Amino acid sequence: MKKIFLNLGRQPIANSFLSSISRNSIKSEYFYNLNISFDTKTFLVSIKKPVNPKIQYTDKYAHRASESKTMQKAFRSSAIKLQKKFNPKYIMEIGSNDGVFLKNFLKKSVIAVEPCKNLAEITKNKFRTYPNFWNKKLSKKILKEYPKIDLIFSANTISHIPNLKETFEAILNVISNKGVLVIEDPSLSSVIKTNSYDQFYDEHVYVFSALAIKNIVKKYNLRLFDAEKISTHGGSLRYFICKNNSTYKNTNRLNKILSDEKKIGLNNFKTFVQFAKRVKTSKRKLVSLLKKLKKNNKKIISYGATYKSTTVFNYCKIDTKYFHYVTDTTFNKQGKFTPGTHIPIISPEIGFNDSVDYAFLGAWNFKKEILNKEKNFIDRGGKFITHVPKVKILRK
Ligand code: JHZ
Repeated sequence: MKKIFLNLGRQPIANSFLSSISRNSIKSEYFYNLNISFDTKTFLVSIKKPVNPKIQYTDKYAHRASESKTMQKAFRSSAIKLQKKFNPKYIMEIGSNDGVFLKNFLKKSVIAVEPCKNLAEITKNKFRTYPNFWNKKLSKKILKEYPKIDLIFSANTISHIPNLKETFEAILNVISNKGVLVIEDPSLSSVIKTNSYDQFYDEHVYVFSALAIKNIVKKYNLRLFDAEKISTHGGSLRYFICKNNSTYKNTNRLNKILSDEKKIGLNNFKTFVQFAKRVKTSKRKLVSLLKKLKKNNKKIISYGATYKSTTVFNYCKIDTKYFHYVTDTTFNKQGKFTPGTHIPIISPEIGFNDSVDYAFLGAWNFKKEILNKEKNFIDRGGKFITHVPKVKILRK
């Protein structure tokens, strides 16, 4: 049974940055209700009513995975590790974005699947790219051109696909007998521990736990045999999944992760009810801090036009009343406006200057990288604000 524990209100598509704030474009903004539920049987946490993927993954998709040095390094090191561990002949990535992971492999053994045409365009000359949604139809098409695949990788994508049955059945079609499916996604335990409710937005249909993944893949003749904690996106899990009858043995570190998840109650609805209370407190504290700073005539901006910020801004009703603008390094977000709250987005070269007193860390998951990069801002007395794990002004 699915039980709702969190209501994050009316939300726009996190990635629908507006080109203008004319009356017409504001009128045509799409909103949906962001309610999060817990399935008492499988322990799966999901958006109660997901948005249609065709509205989300368009030829204007804004996120570029290689925008951060941290992610470039993380994907490179994953690629090297996986190559060494499984020595795969063919590798396929579901949701290959701008190719930041696949570029680390030999061109001829690589298959990319990316439904956003603008992203597929970037990689199509580098390796075989299918500009399609992942489903059984595509899996059959791929099988006509390639043998079965030894390593299927998917980072920050499986959690985005509403139809898990179709997803895993399609994977089962193409995976070789000794093949491994490696999935990376933000982990539910990190979200609960760090109160990062902004990991919930339209694209994150699911925030997985190992407990839930174990139960879900079992339904499709697959088996979770290993899992590993990784630091990306504020705390993620990397899951290793094989065919049910494959020879891979379940690892001790998987058992440890599963038992830790039980200890913090990821199999218990009560945990999520308590989390929802902490989310309300976080909202109250953030708004009150911003109000206080504004009263003292401070200039506040937001750093990183993340999808996560869309949830925070719309849930907390934060707009140009508080933030002058948002800075972001991604070229195709610059000159646009944040979804729902219509705050202008500009490049950090223009906006991150001496006039800024406070910067809200929209990209809090890159805190280390950003604090390192912005030493001058901090040295001259500029301050960062975060809401993860608690609302606070960061001290040096
Ligand atoms: P970032 C995206 O979420 C969307 P977002 C997606 N749904 C997903 O699952 C996760 O990623 C993985 C900018 N930036 O990656 C670049 C700076 O301006 O945390 C990005 O626009 N300066 C696929 O959007 C944004 O911040 C910097 O120094 O919540 C970061 O977005 C750095 C480091 C980043 O995820």
